[in-house]
Amino acid sequence: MFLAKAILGSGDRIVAAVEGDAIRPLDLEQVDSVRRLCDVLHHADPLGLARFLVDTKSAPISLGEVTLLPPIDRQEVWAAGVTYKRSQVARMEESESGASHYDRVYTADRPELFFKSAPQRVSGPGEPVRVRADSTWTVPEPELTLVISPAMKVVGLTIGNDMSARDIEGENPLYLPQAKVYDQCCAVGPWVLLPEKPIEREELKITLVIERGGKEINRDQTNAGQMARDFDELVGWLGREYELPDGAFLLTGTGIVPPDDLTLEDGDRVSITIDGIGTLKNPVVKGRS
Ligand code: DO4
Ligand code: MG
Repeated sequence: MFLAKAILGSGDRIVAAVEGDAIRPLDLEQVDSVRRLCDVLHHADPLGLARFLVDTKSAPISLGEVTLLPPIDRQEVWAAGVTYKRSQVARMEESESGASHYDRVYTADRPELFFKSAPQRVSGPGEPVRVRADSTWTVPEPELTLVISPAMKVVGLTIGNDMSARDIEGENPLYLPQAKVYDQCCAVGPWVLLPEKPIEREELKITLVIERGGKEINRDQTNAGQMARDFDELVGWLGREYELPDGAFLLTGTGIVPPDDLTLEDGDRVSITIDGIGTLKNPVVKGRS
């Protein structure tokens, strides 16, 4: 089952179940203390509650008639790094001074985890992601994203784009927060998958497509089975000595790195598809200096 946040033509904001190319509102008034998407996600039985709340009396509304919002409320957004061999190799190549750090973190017990975004700063489907004005080499990072409850349980999955300024990170690993965290640096969506059966990571094929001037300029694919760490391991480290009373989204790292001569430009379009979840599409804007 997929859950989304949307704005209707009337301007009303709703939480809805996505069924094919339509949505059906959830009647959140039916249960005290359930008013937001995260209240459903953080419930002891999110799937059971969501099924109960689907308003079967209301007609489905076409996705074309609504604006989808990022499916997040107050959760912090975190990201894991160097969880795929491809990312380790690319980072070692881009960073002369810091190569050994990436090598070691790929095999170390403790993963690389970094704060990526406050929830209100995240771009939703169709909203821009940004290339910093002071970066000449920025790429999208298409990442399977875990939706984590305050009890540190993975309750859902979505798609994330961890935009990264490779030149800034490559110059000095201490610049990582500036390479990774800036306005419009992160997109998530288009909705949250509440899995109805256990998910095999290998089944989660991740495809990145970059378009320029209406033409595809890059396409690459991996699958989450290539990830060197499992979900519980990443979530366990995130929750060490750190409570998340509003839950969290955790981008799990990239297994796709575009060719070194590719940097995103103003007007490009980034699409990230994860099989079984959906497609997150965002236009690219270049920051103004
Ligand atoms: O080490 C820098 C960040 C790595 C990252 O974001 C990734 O591997 O996805
Ligand atoms: Mg990343």
